[in-house]
Amino acid sequence: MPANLTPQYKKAEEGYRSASTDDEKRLALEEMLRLIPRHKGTEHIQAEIKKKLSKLREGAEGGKKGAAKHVDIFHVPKSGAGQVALIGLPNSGKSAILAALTKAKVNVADYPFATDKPVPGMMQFEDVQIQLVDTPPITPEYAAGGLVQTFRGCDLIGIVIDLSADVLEQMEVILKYLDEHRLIADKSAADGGNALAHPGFVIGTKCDIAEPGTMDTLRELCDRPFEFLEISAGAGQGLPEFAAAIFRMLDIIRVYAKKPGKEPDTNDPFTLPRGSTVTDLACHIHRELADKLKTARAWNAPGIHDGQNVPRDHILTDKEVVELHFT
Ligand SMILES: Nc1nc2c(ncn2[C@@H]2O[C@H](COP(=O)(O)OP(=O)(O)OP(=O)(O)O)[C@@H](O)[C@H]2O)c(=O)[nH]1
Ligand SMILES: [Mg+2]
Repeated sequence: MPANLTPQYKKAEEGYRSASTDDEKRLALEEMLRLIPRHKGTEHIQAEIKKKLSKLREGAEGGKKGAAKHVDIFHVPKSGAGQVALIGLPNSGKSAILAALTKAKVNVADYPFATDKPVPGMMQFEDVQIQLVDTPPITPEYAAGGLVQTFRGCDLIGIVIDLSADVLEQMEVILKYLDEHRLIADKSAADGGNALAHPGFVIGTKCDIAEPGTMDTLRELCDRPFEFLEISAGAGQGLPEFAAAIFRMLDIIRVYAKKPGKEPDTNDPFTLPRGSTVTDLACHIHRELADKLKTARAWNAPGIHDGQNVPRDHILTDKEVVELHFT
């Protein structure tokens, strides 16, 4: 039976091949296991990934049976439609962003290094939940070693710049760190960039107390193709636009499943990478469904009329309603 591996899975596999440390290998294997289409044709690959993972985990625990379970505080399990990790200097306003947009218990304080470990929180955007991760700060002299794992494991890196402080200096320190650890994806690189790197964007915060025009200066002087979002977590400025922009940058779509003769469930969409097909949706819902998928009908999609039959390789779009029919 064909494995029908998705481009997202293949990218994670590439990441595994280019991983140079055990931690990187473990992260890539976990990502592969998360992304692999779950059906009969991939069972042997799934078993192989699990075998490699347990070997690596045993190694991390010193190979001792019954040894205390190793808990890596810098490994943040993914939840929701996507994971966005924030990076910034001390006091730049990272924790305040989570405090404003999530229910996470974070420490917002006017002294540096108030955050000592990554803290996840869920941000609501319309009907989806996006995971934001607060992190300890980096400085030119110091960054917690484990932080690299946090950034390797996320989907998107948010560079937090305090617009009321020296913006160019902050940008230089952060880009140096990200470049040194090859954390930012560079799609223009000849080899397509590091497969374990992720796209980045800039969050200019504290705009309520910044010199007007600071964000424009930063945008003009930065030679990277980042998107720039201006907010004030403290004063609540730009926050709805912030959530919408992150949803767009995650490059995902929402799909509402519908049972024949019933209304679609519009409260709880499935979220899939852009470019996903009807087969990918079936795999996502349940590993065996893809094998049994016979036909599908779709609503609310460009180029088709509502209720039209669509093939298994029909590419889904955001907010599409899909009815799956099985043998
Ligand atoms: N005026 C204003 N103050 C802010 C804003 N965001 C954060 N602050 C203040 O800036 C200080 C630092 O904020 P934090 O969110 O704790 O900064 P942090 O980046 O998490 O700091 P570390 O944990 O040390 O890395 C606090 O006194 C916040 O109240 C903002 O948008 N506007
Ligand atoms: Mg903090």
